[in-house]
Amino acid sequence: MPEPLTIALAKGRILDETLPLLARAGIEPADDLASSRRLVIATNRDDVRLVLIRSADVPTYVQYGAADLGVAGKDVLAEHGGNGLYERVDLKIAPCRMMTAGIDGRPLPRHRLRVATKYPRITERFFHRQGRQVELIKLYGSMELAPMVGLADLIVDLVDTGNTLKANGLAPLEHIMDVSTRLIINRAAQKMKHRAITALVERVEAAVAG
Ligand code: PRT
Ligand code: MG
Repeated sequence: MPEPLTIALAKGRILDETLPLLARAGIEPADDLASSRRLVIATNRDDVRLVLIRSADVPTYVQYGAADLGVAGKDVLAEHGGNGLYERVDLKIAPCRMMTAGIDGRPLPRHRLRVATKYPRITERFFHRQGRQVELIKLYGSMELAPMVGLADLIVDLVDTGNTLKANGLAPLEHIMDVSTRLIINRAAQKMKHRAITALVERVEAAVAG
């Protein structure tokens, strides 16, 4: 019996849509993930197990081969940088846009802008490409609060319906990138476990298409 394939998943909004997709690809967790406290979860298949981690940690586990595959948002992947992994399938789950946003109706100040975000690398790259110097403020959540309390002039965050921005007196300004959920693969595993991974990827692709 070869080592099982390990798939890294994150609890949260992506998981609810990933599980039906995995089920259609023939993989079902042995425990109820919502209630289980286990971090390693067996599946109906001896050759596949799941690990449950924070979404921002998924690319790191896959980069180092602690997981062979993973499911993560393009936002998290772009911020990570993609070393040691392939982005293999667009699962079309949880689509949204990464945007800059500022206080609705208020012109931007002329001083060097302060930008609050959970995504410093993406934000830095975005403004750098435009030749705009900004001061980055790293936050871990609730970015929408920052402009209102004078912490930042702009935020960079994910926008879906736009309701969260609106509820906090903000308006979307510039589109940075489209985001959806991707299946990623460790580069070494792709070679070493080629047959098992290819078979699994094909089943996932069929599940996405169907
Ligand atoms: O909670 P934890 O820190 O562990 O992880 P997480 O917050 O990254 O997880 P989770 O479950 O909140 O989100 C995981 C992934 O969902 C993200 O990495 C994205 O790829 C994807 N996703 C898709 C979103 C959204 N849409 C989204 N709208 N993640 C967050 N949002 C938030 C956004 O940050 C903002 O606060 O929803 C709000 C905006 O939504 P609207 O509809 O009001 O515009
Ligand atoms: Mg969250």
